[in-house]
Amino acid sequence: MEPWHGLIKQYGYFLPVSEKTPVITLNEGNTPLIKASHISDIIQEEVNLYFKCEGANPSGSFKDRGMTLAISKAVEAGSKAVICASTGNTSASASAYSARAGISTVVLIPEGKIAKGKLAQAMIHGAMVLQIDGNFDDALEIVKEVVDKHPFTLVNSLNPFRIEGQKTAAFEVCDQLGGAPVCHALPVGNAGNITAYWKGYKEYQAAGESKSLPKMLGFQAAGSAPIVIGKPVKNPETIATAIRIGNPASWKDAASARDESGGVIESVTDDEILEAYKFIAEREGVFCEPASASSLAGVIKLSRKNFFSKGETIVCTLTGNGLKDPDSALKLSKPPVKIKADIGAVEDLLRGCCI
Ligand code: AN7
Repeated sequence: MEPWHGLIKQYGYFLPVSEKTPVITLNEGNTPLIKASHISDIIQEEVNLYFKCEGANPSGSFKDRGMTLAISKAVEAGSKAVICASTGNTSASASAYSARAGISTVVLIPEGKIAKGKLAQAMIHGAMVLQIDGNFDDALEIVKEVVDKHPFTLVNSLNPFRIEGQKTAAFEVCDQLGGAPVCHALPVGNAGNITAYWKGYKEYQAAGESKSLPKMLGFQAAGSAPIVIGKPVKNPETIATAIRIGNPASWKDAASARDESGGVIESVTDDEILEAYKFIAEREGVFCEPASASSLAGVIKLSRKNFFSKGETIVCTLTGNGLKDPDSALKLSKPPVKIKADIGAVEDLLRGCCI
């Protein structure tokens, strides 16, 4: 078998590329689809639930799928610099792919509201990092103005190549399951990913690669749930900083994905997100970031309303790697026990625990 060579080579037939497109890749995609093993602890119906583990991408999130295409097309068009607003993962991914391409990156992030690992990524890849005293929505407004006036390529998901690249996650799910699931759940922030998955599922079905279409289930954090409440949120708040977004760019497309697929977009509280985050780590052995866990949090919430039927296949996208946000993990876990470097002291503690 040939080694995996990234999304553009794998799914080029479905993507707006030609032989002239310089492929900038870090061999993203081909991420694991892992069957949940202890889901009956928390969901009554017997469902087949899978995690699509996007934290296994090169920069640790699903953003790499869109970024390989956005950066390749930027280079094809002769761009020398890209810019984005970000809650963290877009900036990490853009910085990695433009480092590889040898072009410059500027990222605007909300000060104090991005996970440490993501900030470290943008910095070590050599991006110019601008922390604004505003939120993601403010940052996005500014970068939109910048690209109107200056020769930067915008690599937020308003760039259509981002959505095109990200739709390949739906292709992979169909390839891995042998068809589309009944339901596909994912977190919603700027709403690009739910838009991309839905586009991917429709295109794969039209090409005869899968028979059915899933219901798209999107989940916003309760303090940042503009699509759920039907109007922009001025000061969005949530512990899941990745989805702390009050006025999503792909709002209309996300609503279409919901309505065309017969799905829902609902909200989950920070407590529900954290409960799912801990469950995924403690019981399933997968370390995702808090925002990612809102997909499972939403599925748990819907299951309590008997939304699912026995035997249904549900895929939850875990959008980003838990290592990006060590602070959240440390805050929610038991602290290490401090102890003398002495076998007797260790044995005293182990007694009544596992020996
Ligand atoms: C882990 O990085 O918007 O609904 O600027 O990082 O497509 O926005 C991140 C979003 C879910 C939401 N999970 O996806 C950014 C940014 C994680 C994320 C989302 C994000 P969209």
